[in-house]
Amino acid sequence: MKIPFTRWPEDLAARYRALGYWQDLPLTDILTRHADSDRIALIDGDQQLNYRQLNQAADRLAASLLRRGLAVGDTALVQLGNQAEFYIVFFALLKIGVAPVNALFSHQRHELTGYARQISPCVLIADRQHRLFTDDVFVDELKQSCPRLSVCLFHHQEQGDSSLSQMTAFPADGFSPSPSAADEVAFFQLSGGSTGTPKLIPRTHNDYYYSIRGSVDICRFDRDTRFLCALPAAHNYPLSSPGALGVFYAAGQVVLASDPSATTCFGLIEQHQVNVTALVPPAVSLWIQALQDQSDRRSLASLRLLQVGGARLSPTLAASIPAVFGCQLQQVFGMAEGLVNYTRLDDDEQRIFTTQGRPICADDEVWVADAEGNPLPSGSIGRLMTRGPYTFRGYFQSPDHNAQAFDAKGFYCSGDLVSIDPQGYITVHGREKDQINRGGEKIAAEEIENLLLTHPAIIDAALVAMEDDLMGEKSCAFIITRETVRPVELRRFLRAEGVAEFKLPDRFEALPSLPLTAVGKVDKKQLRLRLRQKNAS
Ligand code: J2J
Repeated sequence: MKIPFTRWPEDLAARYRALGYWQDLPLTDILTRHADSDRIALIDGDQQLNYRQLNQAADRLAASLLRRGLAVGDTALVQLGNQAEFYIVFFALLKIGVAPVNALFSHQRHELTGYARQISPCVLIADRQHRLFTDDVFVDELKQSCPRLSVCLFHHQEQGDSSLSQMTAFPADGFSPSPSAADEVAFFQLSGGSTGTPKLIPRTHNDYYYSIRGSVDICRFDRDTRFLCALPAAHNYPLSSPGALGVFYAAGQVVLASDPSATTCFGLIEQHQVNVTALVPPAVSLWIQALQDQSDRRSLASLRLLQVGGARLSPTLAASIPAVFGCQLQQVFGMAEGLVNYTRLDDDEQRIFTTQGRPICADDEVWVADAEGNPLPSGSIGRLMTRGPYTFRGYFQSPDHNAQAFDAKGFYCSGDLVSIDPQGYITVHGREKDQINRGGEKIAAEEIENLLLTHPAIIDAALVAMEDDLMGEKSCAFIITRETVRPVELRRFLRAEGVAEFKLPDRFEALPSLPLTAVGKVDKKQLRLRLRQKNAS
């Protein structure tokens, strides 16, 4: 069985193959190419796994899942935190051609239900320490709504046939991998989204593997790379830019942190002599604060490269990084849909401080469009349009949305407003999509507005970004209500609806009516302006 998805046209696919971007290898090659190595691959607390052990653990789990009846083309809903099991499960599923959606650990019932509805998973792998899985209420709900769901496995459950650790303990005798074909869907990435339902991004082995190899090359990851993964492991950035998969490809070492706080990370960096990590801008600010409060700065002495991306990094904060951290800065501007841009390690400082880098690949086609989709002259600010060997061609089962997100030639409109300089370096100036970027965590405005509208006191709602010194942006919900309703009550309501905590509006503002544009849409520009004026006064 093949998972349906929008394929690249044949001429481009042939070109990407001919140029060696697509090598027709499964993503599991990242691991199996080091299957005989005793080098340490992964450090998670007291647990250390070398490449052989990591590969064997994935084989054992894969073999168990095969015995439980899973087959190529099946799908999985996975929710695991920053723990070794995340990668074991990822590779195990890929080895038997089962395509996972890796939900973030911060996701709750609303998000998981949304993903399950779209992929109808055959297997669920989750953590008993997550609020949703301390009992079986939600699992039973999922089983009701997902007729294909036949296997449920849990991390942090020691006993029984639904214990993940027991499934990973059986020997993998006679197991032979059967990944999906390299030009088929390997797994689904999560879109930051701008619409009511969270969208899924089919990623093939060929396209994703290329983006990882290209990234490793640009960032010069090698056997000596010791990478701290402090952002959510499932996120595209710490997974593939070059992220943990890039480290594995290069035979380096991944050190897992449970969160990106200085308290958690500084000790790990010192203990394991970490030399590279990937952060979002707010984490950088918090690390700088922590360094100022600390007389001893030696804990970060091993750090050589600090990647910063996921949200706008101010040039001032950027310029302070080399001196404060005693290491190089690299800006990363990427998206789970594909295109990833990096400043290069040998770029001059001005470029590194003020641009978000240039694409991985010479065959990434990137240009800037006006509101009608026509190309703008070089240097102008407009919509980012792109296609290439690792940029997807359509959201999963979303024909209507795809008709808007792509132009007739298959260029994806990311919703970012950018300019491109003559050397191809991109600067992000803003955004056109209806999304809030809360320190790297993306919130689709419509998703929260729709939920607010189901509250009996609310007549209308508009979620907009408000500037925030630390987070870059936070969210403010403008609401029109039938009666007075307190913010705590609305937050409680959204929580009860099962929304991830980071999506709860940071602020509520009641208005008599929402301002409208000439065409009758809610004028969010005016709402954002109102917040700026209010903050300034
Ligand atoms: C401004 N905005 C940025 C940046 C992403 C590497 C790095 C990041 C992501 C990611 C990723 C930005 N400056 N440096 O997948 O592989 C905003 C843009 C973009 C959106 C994508 C990777 N870096 N952004 O953040 O899918 O608006 O991926 O379109 O979560 O984040 O979000 P996401």
